[in-house]
Amino acid sequence: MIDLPRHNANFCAEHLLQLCRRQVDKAIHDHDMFAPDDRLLVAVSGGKDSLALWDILVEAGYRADGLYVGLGIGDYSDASGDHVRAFATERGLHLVEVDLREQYGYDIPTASRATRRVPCSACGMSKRHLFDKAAIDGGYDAVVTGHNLDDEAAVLLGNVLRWDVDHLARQAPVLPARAGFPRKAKPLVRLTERETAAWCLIRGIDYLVEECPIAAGNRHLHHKSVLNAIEEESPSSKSAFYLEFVDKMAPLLAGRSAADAGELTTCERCGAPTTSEVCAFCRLVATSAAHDPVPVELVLGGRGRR
Ligand code: Q46
Ligand code: ZN
Repeated sequence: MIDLPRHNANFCAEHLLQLCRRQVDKAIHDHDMFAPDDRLLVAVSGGKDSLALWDILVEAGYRADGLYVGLGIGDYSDASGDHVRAFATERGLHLVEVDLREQYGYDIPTASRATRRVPCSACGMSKRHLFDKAAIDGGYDAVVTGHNLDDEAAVLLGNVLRWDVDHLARQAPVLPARAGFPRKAKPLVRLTERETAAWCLIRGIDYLVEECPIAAGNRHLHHKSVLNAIEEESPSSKSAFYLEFVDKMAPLLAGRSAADAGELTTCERCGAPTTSEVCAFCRLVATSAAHDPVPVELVLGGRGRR
């Protein structure tokens, strides 16, 4: 039995699975994320959310391949790659792999040091570019990611605390494809991390329990714990905070981000859409690949993620 105060109920294993399937189905349909015969590329990290998402989509009959990006974050990346490969092999699923060090000559700790960005900023930019590229190159209809309700509510809180209209305008469960960018969808936005962990447990999914060492102590985790404290006092306020934003505020902000307004041209090095001659990813690669490798321990002081 799992106790879920926000639903005011206890769930046995079978009912928990049913709840997860229904919430994912509702998110996909309410937001018109993708069609039953679309080809999906699921970004997987080896953690509970992305593996649960891949499992739920395949079980529901979607054509979903996995995409794993080796970030070179010490032992954490080695272990996360092992979990993803084992999951795909056991189920006979197709996994696309990209390795930053092998293919681009850098890793996240080195990029962070070389570009003087906090690690999560260098990491987020690298992942966004490589997810887009893999989806476009592979002819997929959408990139899907395992962001759950806790993640999205924490990001929303961070954006609201700064009234960051630009990011608020792009914090939708689905972003349509546009010139050179694939569609992006987050089918787990109606499920909490407790629910995705329970899905993995019941379905026998061996996920990586350790979080990225760089995440520890960052602002995103602090916002999560603030929301958990509110949820403790007042169950279902977290889902109301995020889902009511999506229903009531997101439509008012649609199209108001600078990214939507900017004129796009093509990167002269990689061909990706960009607002300058050379895209931000190619500039990051050039600076990072020229830098001596930096071990992950050296960047653990410079944390932070949006
Ligand atoms: S992997 Fe990358 Fe996360 Fe680690 S460095 Fe930050 S963004 S915390 S999802
Ligand atoms: Zn480029």
